[in-house]
Amino acid sequence: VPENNTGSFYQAGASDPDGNQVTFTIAGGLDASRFAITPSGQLSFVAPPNFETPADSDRDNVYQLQLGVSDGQASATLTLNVTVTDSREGIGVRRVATGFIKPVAISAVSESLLLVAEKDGVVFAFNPQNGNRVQLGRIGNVGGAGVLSIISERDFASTGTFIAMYATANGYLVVARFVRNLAGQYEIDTVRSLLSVPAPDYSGGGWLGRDADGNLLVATGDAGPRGDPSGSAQQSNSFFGKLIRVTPNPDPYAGASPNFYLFSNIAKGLHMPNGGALFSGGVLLADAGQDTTDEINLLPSVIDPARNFGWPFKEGTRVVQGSPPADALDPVIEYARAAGQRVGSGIVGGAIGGKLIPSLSGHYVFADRGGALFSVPASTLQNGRTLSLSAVERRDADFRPDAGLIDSPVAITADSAGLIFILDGDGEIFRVDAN
Ligand SMILES: [Ca+2]
Ligand SMILES: [Ca+2]
Ligand SMILES: [Ca+2]
Ligand SMILES: [Ca+2]
Repeated sequence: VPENNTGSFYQAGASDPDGNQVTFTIAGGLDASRFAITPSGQLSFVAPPNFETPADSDRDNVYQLQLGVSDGQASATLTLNVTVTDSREGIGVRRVATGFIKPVAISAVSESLLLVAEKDGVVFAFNPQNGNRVQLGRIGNVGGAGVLSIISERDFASTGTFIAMYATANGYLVVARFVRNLAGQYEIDTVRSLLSVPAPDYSGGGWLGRDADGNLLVATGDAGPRGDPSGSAQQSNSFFGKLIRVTPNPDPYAGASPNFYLFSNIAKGLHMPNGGALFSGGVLLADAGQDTTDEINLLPSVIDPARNFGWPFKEGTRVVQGSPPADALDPVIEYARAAGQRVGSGIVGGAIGGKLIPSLSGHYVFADRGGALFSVPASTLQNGRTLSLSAVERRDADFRPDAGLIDSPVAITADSAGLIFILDGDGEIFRVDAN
């Protein structure tokens, strides 16, 4: 039976030598509770089976049951195994690009325009519909950690302005606007400067997003090195290990020098954030662990006072040093590190699918750098309950692309309609289409 089956899939039969009417029942079997049968023998699942989250007793998608039939006096039984098979569930992933050199960051301006940044700072405008790519410019002074994140400015269509987050060769963490000058070349916007802070030991990670009002969101890793010894992620006056909402300063010329932006910490206690998605007025934010655990955190609101996600005291639900602060929020999903494995090489968040594909609509899609792909209905994620991967759908087979391999995903994004793009570290871009 293909997964998601909703109707009757099997008609039981029996013959009675006297011609009496016979009635069918579920008589037993390890997975009896998963099935219903009509008196006339039409067998169905109580809830549509899901191949990626099997509900049979040993979770191998082979459901064991025993049918019974009776004429009121004599009875007989039949042992039946029902095997649930995988379906692509309406998903048809297409490779839309190859040949980027160590791409690390992607931003969907629209369904026909992506910004793609390579590690060394080269930024492209790429049209996934026709394959056209144009090199916009190059971010200068990028250090070994490379570009961390990129996003289009709200007026990109008219100005071409984008925002990039990167660590510089001389030890600064920078978030800066890149604007076109009169000669059409990109240069850093030194007037409307965003963020530039010394970070000689920056631990890595970073994400740029927008809240529902269009305000810039900036997620930063801790100041490093290992274990955040300076406690930066917990310090309210530090820019490190935070999710920061950036709003326009209503009075930019009030101070000694112009200041166009205001910064509010809306989350702290992050280690190495790597991808976020707006959800229900808040943010689902992936945070890579240091040694033991990768996690997805749920910030309920971008307006409320800062929430604390626990680093460097906790990785996932596990205490890794000291005494965690009482207000530390546990993640909504966690899984263990396993270096070099398909699952456990580092979390990559995430985007929420739109209406185009029913089986992904409202699902949060995330990945592991080792190549595993996952989805989970975002509505099932709630603080106070930490899911393991056994509660999440592993979608590698459903996402098998028409060409190439999704083997080293580094970033996932979606356009405003929930059309999902996956950036692969070996230079490919994949689009998650309806089949
Ligand atoms: Ca499924
Ligand atoms: Ca089984
Ligand atoms: Ca499937
Ligand atoms: Ca690949």
